[in-house]
Amino acid sequence: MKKLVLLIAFALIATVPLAQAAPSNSDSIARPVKVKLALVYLEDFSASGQPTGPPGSYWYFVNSILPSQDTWQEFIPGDGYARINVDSLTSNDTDTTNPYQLLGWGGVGVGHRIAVRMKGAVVPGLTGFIFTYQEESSTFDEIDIELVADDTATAPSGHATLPPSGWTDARFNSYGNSSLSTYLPETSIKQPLVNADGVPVSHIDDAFHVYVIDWYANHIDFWVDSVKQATITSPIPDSVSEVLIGFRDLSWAGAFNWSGTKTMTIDWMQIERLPTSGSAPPPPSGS
Ligand SMILES: [Ca+2]
Ligand SMILES: [Ca+2]
Repeated sequence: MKKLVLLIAFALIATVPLAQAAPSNSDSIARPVKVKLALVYLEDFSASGQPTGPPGSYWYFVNSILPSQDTWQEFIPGDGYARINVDSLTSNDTDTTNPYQLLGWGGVGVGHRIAVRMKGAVVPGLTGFIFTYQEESSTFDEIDIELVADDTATAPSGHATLPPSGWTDARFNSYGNSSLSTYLPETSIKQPLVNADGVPVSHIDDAFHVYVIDWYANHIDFWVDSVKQATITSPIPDSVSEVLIGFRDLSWAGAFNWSGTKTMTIDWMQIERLPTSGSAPPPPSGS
């Protein structure tokens, strides 16, 4: 998911970092290990058009996969859901390498839980994602949850992709002050999505799921439907970053085996403050 070079760089510079790491807690009284998280921002898409977000933040969209989705009303009609539409036709793509269809929001820093409830994120031929991104002159920060029906670059490929026996592949990645030319340092964990029993599951199921990145200063936890999928301890990004939700056409996402259009439906995006000691409770399930 590298090199999202839009007008993002200038937008970041012009933006006051609105969500920094939580201040340390001077309370010396012993606390439970699990703590309730403080809400920083909830976008529930109940108002039509471009969201405003907290002061100093901004929203934008990219539509280089399905250029005809070109108004805020089409992305956010005001019924409580954002929609990201894609088609299987590549001839109309306005980015000929790896086009995107996405909503972007800036931004959030270390010390936060980033959670999204959505359905329709797994579409053969495309990578569905939620990721953070920040770029400087020669380096970038990034944390990824990438979802594909069948990761063709990761064995086994050609597996079943539909419920009940098929599953969805995922990549959980992090980059911290990584080189824009070598993409290093990088950690990438490639594995199926699993349920609470560790059984691979398919998200081509027309059901809502909650995808979560817990971005601590010393590690990152990745959750899907209250189940911790992976933890990365290095590299850990340290700069305020954008949050991007949508699709990208990447080589390892396999072939389009469908025609027409498909839609990712986003119920909400939520930012919460992580505890500075102890661990966060599991996020909610998708249902
Ligand atoms: Ca297209
Ligand atoms: Ca909603």
